[in-house]
Amino acid sequence: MTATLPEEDLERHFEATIERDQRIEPRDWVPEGYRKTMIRQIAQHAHSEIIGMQPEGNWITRAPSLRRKAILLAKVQDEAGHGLYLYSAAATLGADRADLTDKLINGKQKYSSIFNYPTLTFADVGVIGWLVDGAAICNQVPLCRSSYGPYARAMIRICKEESFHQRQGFELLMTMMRGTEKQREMVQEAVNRWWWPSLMMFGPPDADSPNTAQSMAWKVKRHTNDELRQRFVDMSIPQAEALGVTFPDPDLKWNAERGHYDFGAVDWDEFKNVLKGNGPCNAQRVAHRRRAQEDGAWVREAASAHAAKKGS
Ligand code: FAQ
Repeated sequence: MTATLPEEDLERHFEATIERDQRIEPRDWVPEGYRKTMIRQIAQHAHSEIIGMQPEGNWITRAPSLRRKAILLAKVQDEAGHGLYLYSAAATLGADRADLTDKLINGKQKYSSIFNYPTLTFADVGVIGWLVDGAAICNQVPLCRSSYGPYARAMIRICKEESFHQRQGFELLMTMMRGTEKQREMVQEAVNRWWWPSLMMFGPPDADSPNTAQSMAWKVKRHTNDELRQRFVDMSIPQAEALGVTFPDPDLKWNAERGHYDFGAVDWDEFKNVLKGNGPCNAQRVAHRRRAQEDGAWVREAASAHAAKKGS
């Protein structure tokens, strides 16, 4: 679409594309608000994948067997790959990856609250796979139909890989549940710590979500935060029963009238506090990312020098 048309025609074309459920592509004119929203969401998502390598990465050297180590290494590498596709998707909107990384390590852009909690035992690796990747899939499958083409397409591959991650987590937990009493206790204790933070991954309640209405209108988001949170609760309960664990919520019960499980109140003060940087591991996660960025400076310089030489 040529940028020489009057802005109102470009705007009309953009709205009509969304209306017809077609994809917006990098060549298309978009309103500034749409560009900013997409960069914000894609960058936060990319940062989450990259920071999200740390909690599980913590267990690579201490995995209990060669098989578990190989699986965990592959999973953590997948997360790095997801971050890279997403930074590339953000680049199609004019965002510069180095600038996005600067914003992350200087606290100007967010990443998912979930990665600010510690991984205390190996059962946490299983619970992250089961619940955290499970929540990620629930949130991201609808994003495969997001209106921005490069983001929606990246999401297809990411979801396939997340699905493998979820299964490996569930299989790990199943194995531990068939083990000793101590192992079963480790799993239950890890579930108790990760359940509520997993529900927070879906974002604030709809009434307090400033971005949802516009993102739904632009078909960036296909469901609201509360709809997806409910879907996740509903799908997790039979899985917990199959595993033989419980969730730390006395208010969880089937509501036949609604056709959904009711659940207790999420501690939104804790969520806000984590977003402000005061979660148990925020400082450690960002410091680690900053150190990795500084330690990798020579690689980026060498790669640029090599590219310049080849180009000349
Ligand atoms: N943490 O108005 P809304 C993964 C922010 S999965 C931190 O509702 P929106 C896989 C929000 O950005 C995790 N901040 O916002 C993996 C906004 O702040 P802003 C990543 C949060 O965008 C597994 C403000 O609160 N997944 O990495 C959170 O409409 C295992 C108001 O919120 C994605 O990013 C939160 N939980 O909806 C990796 C999915 N929730 O920007 C390794 C794509 C909200 O105005 C290991 N993103 N905020 O300053 C989305 O679907 C949406 O962006 C939401 C938030 C649903 C997260």
